Order: sequence, then C-alpha cells, then structure tokens
Amino acid sequence: MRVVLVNPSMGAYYRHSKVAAAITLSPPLNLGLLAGALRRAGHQVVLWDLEAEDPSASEPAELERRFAQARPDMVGVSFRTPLFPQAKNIAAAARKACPSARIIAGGVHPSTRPEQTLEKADFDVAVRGEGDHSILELADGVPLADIQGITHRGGANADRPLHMDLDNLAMGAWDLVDLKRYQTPSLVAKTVPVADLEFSRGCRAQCVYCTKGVFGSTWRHKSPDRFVAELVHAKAHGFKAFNLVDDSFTTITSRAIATCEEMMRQRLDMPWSLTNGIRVANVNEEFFRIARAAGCRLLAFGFESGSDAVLHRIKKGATVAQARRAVQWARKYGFTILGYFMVGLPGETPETIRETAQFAADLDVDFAKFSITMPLPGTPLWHEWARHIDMDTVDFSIHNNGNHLYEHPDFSWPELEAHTRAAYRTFYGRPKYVARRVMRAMRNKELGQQLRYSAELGTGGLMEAFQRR
Ligand code: B12
Ligand code: SF4
Repeated sequence: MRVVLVNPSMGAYYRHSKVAAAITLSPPLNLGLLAGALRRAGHQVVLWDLEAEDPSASEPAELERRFAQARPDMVGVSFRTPLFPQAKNIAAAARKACPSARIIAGGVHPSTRPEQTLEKADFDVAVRGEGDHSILELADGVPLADIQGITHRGGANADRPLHMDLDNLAMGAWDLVDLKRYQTPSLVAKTVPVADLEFSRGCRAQCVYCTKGVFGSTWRHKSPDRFVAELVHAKAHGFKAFNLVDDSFTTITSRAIATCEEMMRQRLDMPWSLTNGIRVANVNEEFFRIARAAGCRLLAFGFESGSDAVLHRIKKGATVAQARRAVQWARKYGFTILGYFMVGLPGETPETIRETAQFAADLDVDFAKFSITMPLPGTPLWHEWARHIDMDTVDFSIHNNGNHLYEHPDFSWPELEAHTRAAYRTFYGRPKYVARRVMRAMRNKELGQQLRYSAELGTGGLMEAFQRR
C-alpha cells in the first residue's frame, strides 16, 4: 500500500514567529517510527514534515496538488490539540485529491477526542493511543471492526493494550526526511541536526494537568543495547545530537544509569539533552555524574511550583526540598538547567505565585519558563475547569499556554498575565543573572550568537520565548 504521513506545521505559532530562536526543529519522532513500521511490513511510505517546509506547502491548493501527485491509498495525519485546524485542512485536501484513500488521524488530540475528530474533520478513522500496531493493521487491510484502539464511522472499538516490548518497535525511517532542513541551531541546541528519540514511554505520576491519553501511567522502557542501536542508526543517518522526549526517563534511576553507561561504552560522541524534563523525585547524584559523562549537556526539570501545598494539590509527587537537591547535583556536574514552572495552578494564591517566582530565582537555573496553566482535553483538570468550554465553537488553534481560552476559577486572565510577567521579571531581571549570561557567552565565544538571538527575539524576547515554549 502507498502511504503518505503528514506532520502539520505549527506555522506562525512557532517557526515563523519571534520565538523561533528558542525552538529546535527536529523530524517528527512519531511519524518516523510509524513510517519505519510500515516499511518493515512492506508498504511504500512518504513523510511530509510541513513544519520543516515553506508555509506555502500547507496551502490547500498545494496540498491537493501534492496528494494528487502522490496518489496514496492511505493518508495519516498526526496532531496535538492546537494543530487540529491544520489537520482538518490536510484531511480536506487529501479527500478532494484522492477520494478513495483512507484518511487516518493519530496523535494526542485524536486519542483524547476521537469522536469530535471524526465529527469536525474529514477523517475515516481516529487512532487512539499508541499507533505502532494500529497503523499496520489499517495498512494491511484488517477489517475496521477487528482493529483495537480505533474509532471509526461505525463506532468506537475496544482500547488497545499498551505496547510493552519497546525493543520490537521499528527504528525511525530517517532517510525519509531531508536533514538539511533541520540545521538551525537554537538557544537550547547548539549542535544540529538533533534527533528526538525515546527510551521509555509512560509516567507513573498523576499530575492533574498532564495528558496521559497516549502512553498512560505504566512505565515501559527499552533495553540499553537496543536504545544505543537506535543512536547508532540515527548517527549513521547524519544526526549530530539527540534529545530524549520521554515523559520520565529516570523513573527507575538504575535503568537510566545503565543506559548512560552503555552509551559511554559505545563511545558515540553525540551530545544530548533532556528538554522534556525529568522528575526531581526520581534522581540521585550518581545519575547526574554518569549522564554528564555520557554526553548529556542540558536538562530540564518540571518544578511547577515553589509551594509544597500546591505541589500536593496537583499530585506532583515531589517536594520543594527534592527540587533544591536535584538542582545542586545537576549544577555540581555542569549541566545547563532549564526550569519549567506553572502559574495559576489549582489551589494557587497570589502569594504562592510569588513564592514560585522567588523559588526559581533562588534555584538560579539557567533558563526558566513560566506557563499559565492550561486545562488539556482528557486531563483531570479539564474535567474540573473546562467543562464550560463550548466544544463546538472553541478555537483549538489557541490551545497553547498564554492564550485566554477558559475562565480560571480564582484569577482573571489579566491577573494571570500580570503574575506571569512579574515572575519573568523576578527571574530574568536579576543583575547577577544578566552578568553571568554575558560572562558565559564570552567564555564560550558565543557572544555574537547570543546577541543575534537577542536581536531576533527583541526586548523581553527571551522571556517570551520561554513563555511560549
Ligand atoms: C516534544 C514535545 C513537544 C515539541 C514538539 C516536537 C514535535 N515535532 O513533535 C514542542 C516543544 C514544540 C511541543 C509543543 C507543545 N506541546 Co508538546 N510534547 C512533546 C512531548 C514531550 C513528546 C512528543 C513525542 O515525540 N512523543 C513520542 C511520540 C512517539 O509519541 P506520539 O507523538 O504521541 O505518537 C504516538 C501516538 O500518538 C500515535 N500517533 C502519533 N501520530 C500519529 C499519526 C497517525 C496517522 C497514527 C495512526 C498514530 C499516530 O502513534 C505514536 C507511536 O505510538 C509530548 C509528551 C509525550 N510523551 O508524548 C508533549 C505533548 C505532546 N505536548 C503537549 C503540549 C500541551 C504542548 C503545547 C500545547 C505546550 C504549549 N507550549 O502550549 C505545545 C503545542 C504546540 C503546537 N502548536 O502544537 C501535550 C499535548 C496535549 C494535547 N492535548 O495536545 C503533551 C502530550 C504533553 C502532556 N503530557 O501533556 N511539544
Ligand atoms: S511527571 Fe510529567 S509526564 Fe508524569 S504525570 Fe507529571 S507532568 Fe505528566
């Protein structure tokens, strides 16, 4: 079967906006894996990463032209919630150009809102959860009624059990993407192109704002050998660095350490990062020592709040004291540290928001991002806060941090924005911080690059970049 897989473009929101300097563009891991699985089963696949193409590639007429030329039997589109409008346009263009092709939706949004995906867009099937097997069965022509984990025009089938043996997943089909399109360094990635890769799936924590609709709460991981084989594979295709997108790489710290040791044994010489964040409750000093020795340069922590009461209320399963200790260790081994914080969490007061901002400044991490809490479909917070959002009229394209999509129970939207700006000022406005960044840039001979970023981002741009990421 001929299959076209499409990653919609975040367009103006990220890549063609002021915040581009803080974003690392990598080929889509999800479609790379699905393409690998389809090819392993003998199907012909092309992958269009519209994110890496000129905006004209996302125009309906151009999409129709390309679909007509590719003549696929099946089209697969991957999307998160804010990309639903773009995904809708892609499905419409595919339908027009190739009426007999089966059009499939997959990814986080179709997983959490499958019925609505079919109702509002011209998809035949919404794949819920992990797609690695479902897409194969769809391509192999298994009758829809017999495929687990899909919703189709005839109804919703039973869930597909989680994929437990991650070692038998396909390797990413990286030859299907043109790595020349992924060569722009960013504030957080100096060595490019960067491969997004995964060692594990799932996370045992139960944070009330987090989407668990794809990988769930059961932590599964690859063997160190298999994971390193993937690194060798990525390196052979031209990647120079990688980023682990795992929900919780260090869930069992000894496994993370064993994987780092295997990387060292293989002498891969690929810098790597953990920008999705690791849990401060699941680390020990040994992990930081070994990860640094294995080439990890940058890591992020999901601190979220400087108030233990708020951390408890959001079921973070971590404490302020654990955060301080994790940062001490990470600093000791020379990591660049990113801190993720949230504003307007449940149970928050103006005082706890100020505590969080001061906590970020005290931790003195290298970059801090303060996001206004956003209820995402399928999360406990969505059920608590967003039940009044009218799903028929909601504009999903603004479903990103910082946009006024819902009424917060305790703060007006201007208050949330003002608190967020104040938090950024508390963190980035410290003379000590500014002086240290300039010194570091001079030492690393990056002053020119940093000035270029500053020019691109404009006044306050650094704040905005991390606000948006
Ligand atoms: C890396 C990442 C990013 C990167 C994106 C990089 C990229 N090119 O994808 C950046 C930093 C840009 C980003 C931005 C945002 N992100 Co983000 N991100 C992630 C992260 C950490 C990893 C994504 C990943 O690669 N996963 C691994 C792949 C293999 O998993 P997957 O994509 O789900 O794919 C599987 C299935 O979904 C399915 N599948 C996927 N596509 C398809 C297609 C077809 C046809 C089929 C059949 C199946 C299928 O099969 C795959 C294999 O099993 C996830 C968390 C996570 N663990 O997934 C959050 C996550 C996707 N992000 C999330 C959010 C909230 C955001 C932001 C909205 C945050 C913000 N700043 O406002 C923005 C959205 C920007 C936008 N306009 O879309 C939420 C999504 C919630 C939602 N309802 O959409 C997640 C789930 C985090 C969470 N737990 O809440 N993100
Ligand atoms: S620790 Fe991270 S991935 Fe795990 S539930 Fe909380 S937010 Fe989600």
